[in-house]
Amino acid sequence: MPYLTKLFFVSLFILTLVGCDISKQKSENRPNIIFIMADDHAYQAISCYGDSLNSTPNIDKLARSGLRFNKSFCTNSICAPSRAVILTGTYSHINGHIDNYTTFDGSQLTFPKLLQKAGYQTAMVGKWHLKSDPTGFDYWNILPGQGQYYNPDFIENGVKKRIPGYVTDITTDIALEWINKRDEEKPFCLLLHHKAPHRNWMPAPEYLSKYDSIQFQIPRTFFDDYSTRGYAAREQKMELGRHMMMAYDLKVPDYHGDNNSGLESWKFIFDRMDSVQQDFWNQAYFYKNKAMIDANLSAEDLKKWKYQRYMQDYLSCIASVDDNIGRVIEYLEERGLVENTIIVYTSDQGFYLGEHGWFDKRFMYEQSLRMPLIISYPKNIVASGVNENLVLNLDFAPTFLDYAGVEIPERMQGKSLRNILESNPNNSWRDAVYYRYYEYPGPHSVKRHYGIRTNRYKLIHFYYDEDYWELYDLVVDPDEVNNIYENEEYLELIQVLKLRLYELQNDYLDTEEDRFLPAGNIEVDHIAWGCPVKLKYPNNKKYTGGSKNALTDGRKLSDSGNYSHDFSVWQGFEGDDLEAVIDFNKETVITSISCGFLQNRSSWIFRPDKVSFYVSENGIDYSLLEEVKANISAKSTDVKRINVSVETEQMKVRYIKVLASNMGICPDWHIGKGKKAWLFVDEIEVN
Ligand code: SGN
Ligand code: CA
Repeated sequence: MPYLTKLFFVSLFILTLVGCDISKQKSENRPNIIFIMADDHAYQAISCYGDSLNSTPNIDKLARSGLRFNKSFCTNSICAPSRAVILTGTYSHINGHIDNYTTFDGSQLTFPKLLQKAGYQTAMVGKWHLKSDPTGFDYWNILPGQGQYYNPDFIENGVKKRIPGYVTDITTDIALEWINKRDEEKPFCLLLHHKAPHRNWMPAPEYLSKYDSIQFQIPRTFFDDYSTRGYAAREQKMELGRHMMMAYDLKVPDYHGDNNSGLESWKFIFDRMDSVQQDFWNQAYFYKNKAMIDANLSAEDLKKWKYQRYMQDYLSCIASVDDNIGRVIEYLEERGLVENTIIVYTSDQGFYLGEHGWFDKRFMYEQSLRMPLIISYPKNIVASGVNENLVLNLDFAPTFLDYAGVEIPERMQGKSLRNILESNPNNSWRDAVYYRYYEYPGPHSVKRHYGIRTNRYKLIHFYYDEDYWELYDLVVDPDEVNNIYENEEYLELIQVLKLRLYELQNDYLDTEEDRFLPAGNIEVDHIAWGCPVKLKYPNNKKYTGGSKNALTDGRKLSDSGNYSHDFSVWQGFEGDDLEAVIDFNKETVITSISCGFLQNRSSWIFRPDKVSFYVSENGIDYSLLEEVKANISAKSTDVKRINVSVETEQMKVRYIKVLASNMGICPDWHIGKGKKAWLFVDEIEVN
C-alpha cells in the first residue's frame, strides 16, 4: 500500500475512534428528557401550589427535587395551539396553529426533530391533538383527537387499536415500556402527555368515590356578576350554572331539569365501558345522584352542588395522574436514572375551577393563563426552589435544546430557562409576556383578545367583533374582578403598557390585528351604498361587525371562496332569520341583488336553507323576485362564503327586502344539537 494511502487509512481509523469517543461522551453527559404534560390541569389542583384543594404527593415530590415556577404562562390558552407553541418554540401566528381547528404543519422545525437529529431517541405517547401525524419521533403512540378515558383507542406509529383499561394508566404503561426498550447508549426524550383531567372528567374505577365525603370550599368569585368587565366575560359559555351539562359533565343522566344535558354524548361514552366498569359506575353514582334529584335543589343550590360534583370528578382524575407520575419517578429511581434526567411536569394551559363561576380556559385571566410548571434535574438544579420569573411555554423548546447541546434556531421565539434553573444571576429576563387568543366564534364563546401581563399589571384588548380594553392591578386585585381601564388615574400607566404591548407585537412579528381575519376587503360600487337597512330581528351584539348599515357599506370580501375560519364584518343572527329592508329613498333602477353567507358548521354557523328577494314601491306590498335555494348542504364541513344572487331586467323599485332563513336550532347530528344556530351575513349589494 503506498505510504500516503496508508496514512489516510490510519488517520481515518484514529478519527473514527475519536469520533466514537465523542459521541459516547456526549450521550453520557447529555440529559434524558421526560416531558410530562396533563390536559387542563389547573395549578389550583396541585398541593405544592398551595390551594389545599387536594393532595398530589408525587408532583410535590418532583417539586422538592427541582424548581417550581409560580409565573409560568401560555401564549394562547387552548390545547392544540399550546402544544404547537411547545413543539416549535414559536407563537401561534408563526407556527400557524392558532386554534383547535387547525391541522399542524408537521414539516416545520420542532425540538423533537432537532434532538432526534442530534442522536436522541425520541417518543411521543398520549394526547397529541394536532391532527397531522407526529413528526420527529422514533416512536409514537397517540390518542386520536381528544381520546377516551375508558378502553381508549391508541394509534401506534399509524396503526389504531383499542386498549382495555383506564387511559392515564395505559399512557404510562406504554411510555415506560418504550423507555425499557430503548438503547441505553443514547439519551432519550419522551413526551408523555395525559388526556386527564380534560372534560368530561371521568375518574378511574378505584377513585369513583374518592371525594364523596369532602365539601370543597367555593371560590371567592364563584358568584361573580362580571360588573366592571366587558361583553366577553359576560357572554362566554363556560358557566357552571348555565353551561355545565347534567349527564355528560356531571354524570346524572336521570336528571330531568336540564334540556341540554348532553345525554347522547354521555350514553356514547358509557356504552364504551365493559359491564364490569359500568357496574363500578352504577354502584358509585346511583345513590348519590338519587339523593341530589330527590333534594329538588334551588338554582343557587344546584350551582353549588355542580361545583362539588365537578371538583370530586376532576380531582379524582388528577389522583390517577399523580399516581402515574409516582410510577415514572419510581421507575427512574430503581434504574438510577433520576440524576441525569430532566423531568418536567406541566399542563397545556390552566383551567377554571369555579373561579368567576366558570370551567374551561381560553381567557387571559390568571387561572387559564397560568400553567403549573415544575422542572427537576438533580444533577444541575437545586432542590425545592420556587421561581417568580415570567416564563412561557414558548421557552420549553429552547431549554431542551440548550441542555442537549443543540444550537437554538433563530426562528424560535422563546428563551432557554437554563440560567434560571441553575440559579445564575440573570438580569436580562423578560419584564412582560404577550398573549393572544383566536378561537372565536367557537366552543364556549370566548371572544378574541390579546394583551400584556407584567409582574403587576394586565392589559387586555378584546377585538374583532368588540373593541374595548380591560386593565387589572394584580397586586391589589388578584381575583381580577375590578377592571380599572376607565379609571383616569391610570391613563399614564395605560400608555406605558400599550407601548410595551406594541413593542412586543413588533418583536414577535405580530403587528397585523387582521392577519387571521378575512383577507381583502375591497371597495365595490353599488347603489345600496349607505342606504338605511331595517332589520326585523336585531343582529346579535356578539357578531354585529359594525352597525346594521354595514350590510350595505360598499365593502365585500374577496371571492376566493375559501375562508378557513377567518371572519370579518359579518352580521350574526343567533337563532333568528335575516329579514332586511333597504330603502333607497327614491325610485331606483336595479338589475341585480346579491348577498353573502357563511357556512362554518364547527362554529355553529350554517348557510341559510333559502334566500328570498322581494321588491316594493311603497314598502307595504312586496313582490317576490326569486327564491334561491342553498347549493351546499348544512352538513358540509367546508368553511366558506356563499354568494346568493338574483338578476333581473332593469326595474324601478324603492324598497328591497332580503329574507334568509336561519335553521333555528342546531340539528340532531350536530354537536350543538338543540341550541341556537347562527346565520352569518355579509353585505347586500345592489346594482
Ligand atoms: C372540547 C370540550 C370543550 C373544550 C374543548 C377544547 N367539549 O370541545 O369543553 O373547551 O374540547 O379543549 S367536549 O364536549 O368535547 O368535552 S382542549 O383542551 O382540547 O383545548
Ligand atoms: Ca387542554
